[in-house]
Amino acid sequence: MTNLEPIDANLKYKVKDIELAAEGRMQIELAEHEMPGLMELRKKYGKDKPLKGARIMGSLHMTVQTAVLIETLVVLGADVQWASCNIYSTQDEAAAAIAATGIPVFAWKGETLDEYWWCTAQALIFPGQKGPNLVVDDGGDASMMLMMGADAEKDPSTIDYVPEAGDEIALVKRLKAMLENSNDFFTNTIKEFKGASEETTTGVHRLYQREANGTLMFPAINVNDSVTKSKFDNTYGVRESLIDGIKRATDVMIAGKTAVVCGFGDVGKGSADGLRAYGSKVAVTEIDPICALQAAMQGYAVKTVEQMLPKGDIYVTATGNKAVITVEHMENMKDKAIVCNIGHFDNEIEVEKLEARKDVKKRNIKAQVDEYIFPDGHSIILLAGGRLVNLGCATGHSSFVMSNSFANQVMAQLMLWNDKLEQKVYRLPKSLDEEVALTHLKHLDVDLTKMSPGQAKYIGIPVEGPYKPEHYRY
Ligand code: NAD
Ligand code: 3DD
Repeated sequence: MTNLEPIDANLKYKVKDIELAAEGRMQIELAEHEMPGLMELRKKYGKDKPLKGARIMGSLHMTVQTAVLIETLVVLGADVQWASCNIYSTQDEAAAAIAATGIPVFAWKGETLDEYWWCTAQALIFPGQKGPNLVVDDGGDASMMLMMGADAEKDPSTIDYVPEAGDEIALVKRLKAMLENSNDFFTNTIKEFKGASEETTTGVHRLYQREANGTLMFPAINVNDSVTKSKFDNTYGVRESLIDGIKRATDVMIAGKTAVVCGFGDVGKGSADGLRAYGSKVAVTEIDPICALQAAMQGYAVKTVEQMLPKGDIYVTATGNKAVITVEHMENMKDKAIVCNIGHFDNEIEVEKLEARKDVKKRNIKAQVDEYIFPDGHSIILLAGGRLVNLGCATGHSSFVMSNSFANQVMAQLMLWNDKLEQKVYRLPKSLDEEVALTHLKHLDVDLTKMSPGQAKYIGIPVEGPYKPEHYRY
């Protein structure tokens, strides 16, 4: 028997402090005002309860904004259970507020890896030992647990190995413990499972890899690549929340410093933009010639990490890749250089190798802020243990941009629940992207220009049904 905390199917919630519920509730009420996309969906669908019968498990940062998403899914008729998708990203007052309404939440800021997978497993188990029939995923951990669990119930040898990385070690331990109590929970769950909607780039990569190698066990919707998600959340959300995380953690002056942003995709663009807006000199590192050209033509220096080591004051990884900042890099950085990651997982910076260095001393400055002192006396400041800094050291993106992302999530859940889909990865139609954008325009001082039918015909915009000005959305 593994010495792991057992799953308690009767446990209604586990949060840091349920007494924080009132504080969380007030923040949720304020967030609703900034989340018109979700509130509009409650108005549109709340009466018909289109998600009635759905058992939705969420594995997504348990923040105030996610609380508004959760309560929207409940208003649409679903039964919902939730865990966070990162050990540092829970806002304890949001978790408490949701738990206080009777929605099962298993999440707190500062989970160990064993606790993290305990929380994920708890959130997967609905009353009557039933599994979910829908998942809202962010990074793919819930989807991965479901599929690895189903594989292991068929062939236990599939989890008979010692993984390398810490979180996979904890996952395999948890799966082994679950299989000692049941050998058909995952198999039965997959049988009834309608699918998963995936929030983020890295999770989407995992889904496409499974689709390509034929191991995807259910339909999935790539929410990340909806324009009103990735071109907003990943860029405009990061543009503000990266700075929020760095400054809450270090109080460092950004103006005048040299910042190095690794990766110039949607998140890297937002990161570079935010750092430049605060007056830092920004260099970008890239592997992709097109993104590198974009960076250069937006006025950023495009160099390698090695070239920036003598100058860099702040390093941000935003690649979704691994080992982008190595121990050797950190060994040769300026004294007190700040190193952080805003990618989904914790392997963009070689933290495990840094921790393994016996000649490097670690000093905890405050929660999620650690100083690593090298033999030559210089040190680097690592934020959130190499996990995403905007949610580990701050509270993530603001509500208005998350309203766009989460409106797409709700529509993806409706599509999975209502449509007959194959075991492959889908994207949402452009018309939904436009609908999400239109909903949010009302909240800002925007007046759209309307085209005449002649103009629409001239640029080849198809007019569905009788001409109405609002048909022309360009
Ligand atoms: P993206 O694919 O658009 O961009 C990644 C970029 O990194 C690409 O341009 C790629 O060429 C580049 N890259 C890859 N390996 C590199 C390397 N070794 N060195 C330099 N550049 C490299 O992805 P994205 O949407 O920008 O997301 C990046 C990461 O951020 C993902 O893990 C995603 O899940 C995560 N994310 C985090 C948040 C957050 O709030 N923290 C929000 C959205 C996405
Ligand atoms: N993410 C950033 N801020 C968030 C918030 N306030 N609540 C929930 C999730 C939040 C992460 C998202 O950007 C997610 O879409 C991602 O990682 O791609």
